[in-house]
Amino acid sequence: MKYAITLCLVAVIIGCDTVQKKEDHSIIEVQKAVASPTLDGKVTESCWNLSPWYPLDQNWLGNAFTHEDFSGRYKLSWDEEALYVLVEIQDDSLYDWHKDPLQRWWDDDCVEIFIDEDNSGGLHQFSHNAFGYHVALDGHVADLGPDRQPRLYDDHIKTARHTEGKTSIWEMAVRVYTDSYSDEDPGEPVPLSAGKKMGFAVAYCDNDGSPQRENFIGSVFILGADKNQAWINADILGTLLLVE
Ligand SMILES: [Ca+2]
Ligand SMILES: [Ca+2]
Ligand SMILES: [Ca+2]
Ligand SMILES: [Ca+2]
Repeated sequence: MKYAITLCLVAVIIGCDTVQKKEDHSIIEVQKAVASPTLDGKVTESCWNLSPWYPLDQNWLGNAFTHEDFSGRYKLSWDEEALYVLVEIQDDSLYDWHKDPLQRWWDDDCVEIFIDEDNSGGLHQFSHNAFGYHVALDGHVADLGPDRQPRLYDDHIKTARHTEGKTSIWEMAVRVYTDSYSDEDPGEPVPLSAGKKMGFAVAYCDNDGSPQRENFIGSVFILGADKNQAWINADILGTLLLVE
């Protein structure tokens, strides 16, 4: 009997990526925008004044880095149409070696946006239980689909990057899709509303000319030695609470 129960549990875990997120952590209350920001990489809109800067400073992968090598922070806002993410990155060298957006996209400089629409937590590497978008320097958005093949999700995130010297501002509108999203029949994003909770993290892949990315820096603290988990497990994502 015990064997049968164990088998059932394993079947449930394998058969369904969605398990309950153990607990909300790294909780951020996100204020609604009165007017949606203009995506131009310039921080001139009132919605950005309503958001504090949040640190992007957790080294998920790679050796310790210096402030000159990388520093990052971000702001958040939302309206019915989208979650707005403003990411400010200081990076000593912008590197885009793979011009094909579906070739080793994680080894070029890119911003990653992780979204778990229903804050369910659970595995999402080969499902849409959560999305792990890689936003490249050229604006292309890549993630693995349930068929384990990389795909472009350029419609999901509109981004504008403005770079001056070593500082880049990425201003993004993220359209949010549920875990029932189908690559064959995308449908419409969900309208956002106050009180909604979503799993969320932002990260940056920093490469300054190496064969592989040198660092992967994220926005949430991850317990344990293996911190490269956001692309697999939505449990580690923080929780956004939309307020107005
Ligand atoms: Ca702007
Ligand atoms: Ca760097
Ligand atoms: Ca989910
Ligand atoms: Ca770089």
